[in-house]
Amino acid sequence: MLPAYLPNPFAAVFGGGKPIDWGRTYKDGRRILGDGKTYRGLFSGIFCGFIAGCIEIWLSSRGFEIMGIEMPAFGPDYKSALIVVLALSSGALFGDMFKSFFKRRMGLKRGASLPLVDQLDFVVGAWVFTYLVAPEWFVSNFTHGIMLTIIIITPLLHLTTNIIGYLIGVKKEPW
Ligand code: CTP
Ligand code: K
Ligand code: MG
Repeated sequence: MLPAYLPNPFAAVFGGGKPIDWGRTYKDGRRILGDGKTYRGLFSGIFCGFIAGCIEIWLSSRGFEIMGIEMPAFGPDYKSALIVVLALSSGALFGDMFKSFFKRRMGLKRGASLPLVDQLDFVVGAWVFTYLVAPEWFVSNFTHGIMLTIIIITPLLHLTTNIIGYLIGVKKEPW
């Protein structure tokens, strides 16, 4: 989940500049996405999540090596793991963007809070994207247990990091 957790905070750190909707409004007269969704945030966030995933893949291959298990350096497993890492990191920010679109339609201004949705948008986005490229990751009961745990702990984790982000001046609101 690290590739899904990191894009949001890194988007907050590196974001800014041209908004993804180019400042345009929707038929309802409100912004399509708003100034909180920028190209710089999107690309830097996805990039950071992807790099974190690559490091995880590398660490796990080192782990196998230490245990004496042969793993081909660029075998099919690595390719599918890289695709999943990209799906997790891009899905996280596309989920966040999708949420902003609906917040604007509900008349909520940029930064206004939408409890639970703000905390879980990126998890759902990351899983939907991953499901599209690797549905086999979702079949085991073990995975379902992990997913349930993530849904429970993520809102708490998200709020904690956002309060820290707010205190150090990276985020405008503590949610
Ligand atoms: N950010 C960005 N680009 C993105 C996502 C986030 O630049 N694709 C940056 C913005 O500076 C944003 C901050 O990260 O203000 C925090 O992100 P988030 O809480 O998702 O945005 P909000 O400003 O709360 O906007 P919204 O109401 O649309 O969620
Ligand atoms: K967010
Ligand atoms: Mg916000």
